[in-house]
Order: sequence, then structure tokens, then C-alpha cells
Amino acid sequence: MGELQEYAEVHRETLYLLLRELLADTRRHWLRSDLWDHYQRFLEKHGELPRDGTLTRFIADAEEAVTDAPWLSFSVRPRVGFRYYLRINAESLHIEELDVSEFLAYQERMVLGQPELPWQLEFDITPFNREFPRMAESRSIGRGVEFLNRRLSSQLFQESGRRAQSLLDFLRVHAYRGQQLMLGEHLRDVAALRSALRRAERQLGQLAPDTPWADLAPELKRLGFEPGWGRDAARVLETVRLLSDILEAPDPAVLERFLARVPMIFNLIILSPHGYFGQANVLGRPDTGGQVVYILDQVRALEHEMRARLEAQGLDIEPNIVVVTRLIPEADGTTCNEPLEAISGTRSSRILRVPFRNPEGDVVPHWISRFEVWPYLERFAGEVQQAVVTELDGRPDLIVGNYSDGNLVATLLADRMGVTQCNIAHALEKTKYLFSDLYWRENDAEYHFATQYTADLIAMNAADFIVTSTYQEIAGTDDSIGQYESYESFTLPSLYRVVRGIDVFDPKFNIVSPGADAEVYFPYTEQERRLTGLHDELHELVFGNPEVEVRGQFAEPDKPLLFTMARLDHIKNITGLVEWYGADERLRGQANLLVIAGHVDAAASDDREEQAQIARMHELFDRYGLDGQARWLGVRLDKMLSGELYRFVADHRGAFVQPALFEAFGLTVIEAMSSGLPTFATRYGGPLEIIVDGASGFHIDPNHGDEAAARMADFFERCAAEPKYWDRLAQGALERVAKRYTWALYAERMMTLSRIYGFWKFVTNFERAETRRYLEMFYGLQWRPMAAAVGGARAD
Ligand code: UDP
Ligand code: LCN
Repeated sequence: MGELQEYAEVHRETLYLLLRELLADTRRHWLRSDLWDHYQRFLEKHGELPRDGTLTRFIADAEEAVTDAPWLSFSVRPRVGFRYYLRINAESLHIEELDVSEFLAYQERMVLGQPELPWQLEFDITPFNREFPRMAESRSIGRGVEFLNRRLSSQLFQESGRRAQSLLDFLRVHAYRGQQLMLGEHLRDVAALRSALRRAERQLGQLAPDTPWADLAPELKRLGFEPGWGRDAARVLETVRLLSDILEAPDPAVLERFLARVPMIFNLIILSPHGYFGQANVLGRPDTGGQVVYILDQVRALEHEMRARLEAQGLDIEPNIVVVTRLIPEADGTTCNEPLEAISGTRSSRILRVPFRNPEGDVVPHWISRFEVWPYLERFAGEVQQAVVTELDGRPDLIVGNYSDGNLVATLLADRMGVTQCNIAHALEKTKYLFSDLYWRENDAEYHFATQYTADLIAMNAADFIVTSTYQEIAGTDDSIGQYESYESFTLPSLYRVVRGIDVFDPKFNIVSPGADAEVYFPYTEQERRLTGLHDELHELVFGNPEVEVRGQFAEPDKPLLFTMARLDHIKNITGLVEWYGADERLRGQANLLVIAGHVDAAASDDREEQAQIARMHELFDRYGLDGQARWLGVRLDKMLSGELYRFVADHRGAFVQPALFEAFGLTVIEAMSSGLPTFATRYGGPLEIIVDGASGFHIDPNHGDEAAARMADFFERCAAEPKYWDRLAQGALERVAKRYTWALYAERMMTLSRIYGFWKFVTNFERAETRRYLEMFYGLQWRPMAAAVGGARAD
């Protein structure tokens, strides 16, 4: 800010002219790109002006400006994780720092078109987090567990008395169905534990490493040790040594290794309330996409990991995972009306369905959009609690919420049951719908965003840890805001303002990226695993006359395929891709376009947004005469077929495109890359991070379709001239996903995190009481009435 002040003193005229022009414009609200474009035009117009670094940097960093003559206030984000606010008087050029509330008040005045509100409710979590550690470096964002381990181990060291005692207490609370685990009742102080560890170490050192736990148990029990240390003498000895090392000189890596072994997660519930949630025929329905795929794959991976860990610790316990969703009586040919469904590929995991009820207590029979579920959730949570306790024969050890509704229900349940809570957003709507917070009133009837964002705020702050798929989901990039970051400060004019909603430097954030089911999405080169039996069917789909909704037939079937598959939502921008393709003769000459999305027949769709997209697709096919070069299939492929289709496209040396206007993560990108298919994907959202441009795929900018199409055309031209180029990209994609995006890595991380945050929760439980009370009040006074006002149902 000081720099800008100095600039203003030296270059008074430039700044004066710029501000005057901004004020003269009818716009009162300037976004980053508008400001920048205006500044460029300004420089061109006043050709002689100094293109000074300070002003250029300032405008480049400014995220937003609000004009209120003679003042212009700015929100400035110079880099990831940092933001400040200021206002400049366009007449005197006086610059003043603003605090968050003052800036938000400017936004409110602009939106409401009235003078400052006499009083505005403010949400501010800062004072409650004062006692808690916060990270300082942008590169640490999303690596909370590493930070926490360092913190915990230094605390164990510095306050060895208090914290070591809490570690001991923690090891005495674990039990499974009446069986005490880890440490027995009579080991009450650290000195006694140390001496027991020493004696155990001595005894174990004299035994054959493969002596089973059963043979060690009687003697170790006398020393105070209960089951859970390992399946044989070697493993028990390792675990004993890890703990005694921690008590002697705590080290973060050792602490993590030790806690990762503590048997404490047997029963897990995963919440995904809104539905449709099932294993067949649910994908592609409104609201049902990657989240369902993610959870089903996650369950398989977690069950496997949980079992492996329990076995390694010598416990014969079957992990119990229950996915809880809504029971929908009018299930439209799916299994969503069945209360219980076994999850295939697992031994015992299942889907438990509990209905929504209206205020009279009647079951709500029909599907409800994710934007309308709010009034049902509290009652749902109550019923889920009972159902889960019956199903698990006890309480869960970890509750994982999904999406805004699942995370809110997780909050209610975790609070009531005293269980560790993990949130997974999948996609936060706030960054998808630009300024949906500021202009919440405009869309409230359809979307109820204010209710959703309020639920998000509560759930984020209640969570013990939050798992994200990418870094940018938390904190964005240098020039785009992160999904969580968008909750740091914002206002819902006339409702309340958020001075500090969440802190992206909070160590609760952890990046744990999902993968693609390795049984289904594997490289096209693994010929012996290929599902060749499906090739005739695929051939028919792509080139023949299949009995599905279809438009277009390739006149030159030998060309490589440019393939895309997504729900036919506006944000997925499939119509955008069709338009780029249609308008680019070079690309049309190089490749055929294969689209799998939604319905070809508008009458088959019951979703307004999808119907609009269908109409646009037909219009584009007509306008560009695409029927001989593009084929659009209105089918939902089961995953065996879609897995083989990616490989089929790779056989024909094609490519995959994900052209979304914004994609939170993008599972199809991972699926395509796991198949060895070169992939072009949007630079807005997860794919920017998943793909290393030019090495494991390509980034495209959906706002510059002509450039995107040219990139694809260049690619196919180059592959035609230099076939090795295609192989190089395919290889790059395979290597990238193998290293970063697999379910095995995910499950390992997730199980370690849940133990470390479980311990952290245990040691800080007392200090968290204030936050819980604050959130409870916000829930009761702010959220409940908002939820009650949504749709027909009341919350109480
Ligand atoms: N999918 C599918 N058939 C379709 C469209 C999508 O099987 O017609 C699957 C796709 O393979 C992926 C998921 O649905 O596993 C979509 O996840 P993604 O993260 O790409 O997007 P979302 O739909 O969650 O926004
Ligand atoms: C929701 C989305 O919008 C996608 O970007 C993700 O890949 C999916 O959920 C799974 O997390």
C-alpha cells in the first residue's frame, strides 16, 4: 500500500485520470478481468503515460473494485493466501486501508442501493481459533497433517508431562465391543508406561519374530498391554519401540507412524444425503455424477485398507462401512427405494437409505434437487443417528460428510455422538456461480445459495479435518480464487457478513486426491486384461446403428476420435466444444468428434438446464452441418463399457476433451489419463493441477474456444507427422496418474489422517467447546429459519 501511496504522489495525473474514467463508467462493480481490460485501453488511449510497474502490478492484483464517488474501494490479492483492502479518493488521491467489514459494507451498499445498514450481523471465527496453530507458508496449505505432526511432537517434547500423559490417556480409551485395546486400565502414568515398554521390549527381543500375538498376549497383558500392537512379535516390538522413541524424543515422522497403527477406526459412516445414490442407473441424473463414483470407489479402497491395518495389528475385526443416503420411494427404476444394498467389490460395506420426512412425519416420496434439501436435513440426521447405531451395533469411529448437505448432517451427528468429522466438498457452488453470494436474492427462489453457504460455513468450521482433491480447491492459484478461500470473507447483503469464515492456512486442510477404479480404468496397452467381448458393442455405438438416442454418423470412420463424456449441464460446456469443433475446419479435417452426454431427445429429459443444452446441441449440429463428422450419443454407459471405450478411443489414437467452464476436480480426466488417452482439459479448476501442460496432457481455456480448437488440431497434425508424439503424451498421462491419483494412495492417507486428527481432537477437545457453542448458536438462529423457508417443509 505504501508503494501505491508513493506512486500517487509522483504520478498524480495518471492515477487521477484512471480513477476518473472508472468512476465515470456506469458500472459500479468491477471484476478483475474488466479492470484489467479497462486499464489496457486506458494505457493505449493515453499513449504517453508511463507504464509504471507499481500501478500495473496493483491493477493486476486487484480482484474487485466497488465505486462510490468519490471513493473507489479495492480488494487486492497479491498472491495465494493473501488479501488486503483499500480505498482511494478519486479527487484528493488519498489512500486509506480498509478492514474487511468496511469493504464488505461497500459491496452491500452497492447491491442494496441504499446507505450503510445501521447494523449488520458479522460472522467471525478468528477469536475462536486464537489458541490453535496456524500455518504461515502458502506451500504448506493443504498439508495440515504434516504441520500438525510437527506441532504435536514438539508439544510432547516441551510439555512432556502434560502431553505425554494425554497420549497415554488416548491409548487407554480404545476398545472394540467391550475388548480393551492398546493399554489397560492400570497403566496410569507415564513413568509406569515407560517401564512397561522397557520390559516388553526386553521380552519381545528374546522371541522368534513370527511368534503370534496369541502366544504373547498373557505375558504382555500382565505388563498392561492389550491387543492392537501387532499380529506377531516382530510387529509388536516395532510398535513398542515407536512409542518409546516418542516418549524419549518425539519426532513428527515417528509420531505419524505410531498413530497410523493405533486401531481406532472400525466403523465408518459416509454421508451423501441427496441421492440418487446407487450402483446402477444413477449416473447422469440431475445432481448425480462424480460424487457417487468417488464414494463407491472410496469405500472399496478404504475397506481394503482398514482390513489390512487391522490384520497387521493382530485384530480379527471386520471393518464396517456404511454409506448413508436418502431413501427415495419413487425410485424410477433404480434401487434407491431399498433400505439396504450391499456394495459390490466389498465384503461387508453397504448403502443404508433413510427417507426424508415432511413436518407431519410422512415420507417424502419423490426426488428433490440438491438445492432444495435443506428443510429435511435436521430430521434426517436424527433418524440416521438411530439407524446407524442399530446398523453398526454402536457408534461410528469416523463420520465422513460429502457435499454441503452431507457435511451439515455430518456436523450434527459428529457433535451429538462425539465422533471425529471429516468433510469432503466435491464442489462448492460458490465459485461456480459468480457472485451468487452478493446477489443471493436474485436466485434465491431457484437455488437457495444463502442457505447452502451458511450450511457450508458451519460445517467447515465444525470439521476436524477437510479432505480436498487439489491445492486450488483450497487456495486457488495466483490469479484465481480457491473454492474454500471464497468463504474467507464475503457478504450476503442484508443477511449477514463474514469477516472471517475459514482460514486456508488452517491445518485441518489436507489434499488427498482420488483416483480411478484400477479394475476398470487401466492402460489400453494391457491387452490381456482388455474386455474384447465388448468391442462389437462399442463398434456399433461409435460407428453403427445402435438402438440408443443418437445423432450423426461418421462419413470418414478412419479418422482419430476426439472424445468427450459428461453430464449435459451448462457448466460442462459440451455445447461449447461442439461449437469450437464446428467452427474449426482444420480440426474437423483431422478428427471426428464423439460426444456422450445427456439425451438427444429433449422429451426424454426432465431437467430444464439439460433441455436447454439439448436444444443448443441440435442447433449447432444444424448450423455447422456436423452430422457426418460428429456423433452424439444420449446414453449412460455402465463403467465397464466406458472403461473399454476410453481404451477403444486410444486404439484409434484419439484424444479426450474436458471443456468445462469450471471443473472442481474432474474424474473423467483421471479415467482418460489412466487409460493412456491424451487429454485436453479446462484450465479452470482441478484439471489445471492434474495435468502438466504439454507433458501429461494439455490445458485449454474454455473462454478462448478458437485457441483450444487450434491446439487440438495442432496435436492431431503433429501426431500424423510424428506418431511417437501421441505415445509420449499417452505415457506422460499414465505416469502422472500412477504417481499422484490412485485409490490405494488415497486410502492409505485417509486412514492415517483419521487417526492423527482423532488424536488431535482428543487432546484439544476442551479448547474447542467455545467454537462448538458459537456454531450451534449460528445454526439455531441463522440457519434453521433459512432452511425452514426453503420449499414447503418446515425445519421443526
Ligand atoms: N459418467 C458416466 N456416464 C456419463 C457421464 C459421466 O459414466 O454419461 C461418469 C464418468 O465416467 C465419471 C463421472 O460420471 O466417473 C463424472 O465425474 P466428474 O468428476 O467428471 O464430473 P461430475 O459429474 O461429478 O461433475
Ligand atoms: C463433483 C465435481 O464437480 C467433480 O469435479 C468431482 O470430480 C467430483 O465431484 C468427485 O469429487
